[in-house]
Amino acid sequence: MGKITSILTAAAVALACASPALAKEFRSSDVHPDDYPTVMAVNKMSEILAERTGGKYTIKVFGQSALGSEKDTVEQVKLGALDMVRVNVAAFNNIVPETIVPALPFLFKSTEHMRHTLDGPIGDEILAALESQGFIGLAFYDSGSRSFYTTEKPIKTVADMKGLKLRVQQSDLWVTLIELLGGNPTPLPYAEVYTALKTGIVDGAENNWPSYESSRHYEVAKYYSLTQHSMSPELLVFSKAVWDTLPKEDQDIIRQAAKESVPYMRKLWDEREEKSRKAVEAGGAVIIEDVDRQAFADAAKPIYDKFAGDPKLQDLIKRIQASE
Ligand code: GTR
Repeated sequence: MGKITSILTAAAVALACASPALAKEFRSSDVHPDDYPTVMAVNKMSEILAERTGGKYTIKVFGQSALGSEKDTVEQVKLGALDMVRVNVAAFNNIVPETIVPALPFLFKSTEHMRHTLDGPIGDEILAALESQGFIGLAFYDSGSRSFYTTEKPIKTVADMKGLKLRVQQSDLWVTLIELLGGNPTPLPYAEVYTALKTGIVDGAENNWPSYESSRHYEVAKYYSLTQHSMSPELLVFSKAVWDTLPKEDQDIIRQAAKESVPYMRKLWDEREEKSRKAVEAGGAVIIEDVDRQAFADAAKPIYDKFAGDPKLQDLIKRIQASE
């Protein structure tokens, strides 16, 4: 930023802060702590927004489920009681069918394939589908791939899933997926998983490296089996009720700021995945690499017809599978 621009920005920020009627701090919710890539990315978006609007808008992120579970905060956003939320697409699976598609097991071929898909027209179509339900889809963030972890015995084959009580996100898709794999699904908010694992309410859960690490689930469920069964991405959404009160040019700036936070998030994400893997290994987690992923993919297959049989969703899936 040039010197003059920064002086002007600083002056505008000072002015907006001095006149509270002009400045608006949007509230956004997250289940993760302050140093988690999703939270840091929304803080980055806030900086961009402040800079572009001369301090008229900023965003304050309330992390660690301070404002409630993903399910609850999504409801608050719908009502306009909360401006924004960053959740996994799972929180929208029961509300917006299109969000089921990127969560489907064994769909994306690689991180590049996932990023390319979500950055393009397919990603835009899924984001646009949120609007009819009262949400403005701003951006997707990375979430790596999710794998199962257990407290007592490691999962290596589909047969090992039999009868295991596994925590899942609060989404019918996830409940059915676990049933297809032979397990016993227990939907719970993220903030309750640590205790559920520790007290034996569940035998395991599933998540990516950074969540497994930052939630300290690895301390109570040390067997991490690399099933990598889903790359269900993160979503950043804005309340349509609030959005509709904003001038069009401000809406455009908000959208743009969200998009610009994506490459920043991905860089943090790539670093964090590695750091988290090392941290859990150092902390005693046992990583099971020898997993029959194809058998998991085969067992999970019927979910495609059960949850994405609708022609619109089938079309999205076909286009994803045909792309690189
Ligand atoms: C994390 C994701 C959260 C939440 C959590 C969960 O990977 O970032 O938004 O969905 O998983 O399993 O509840």
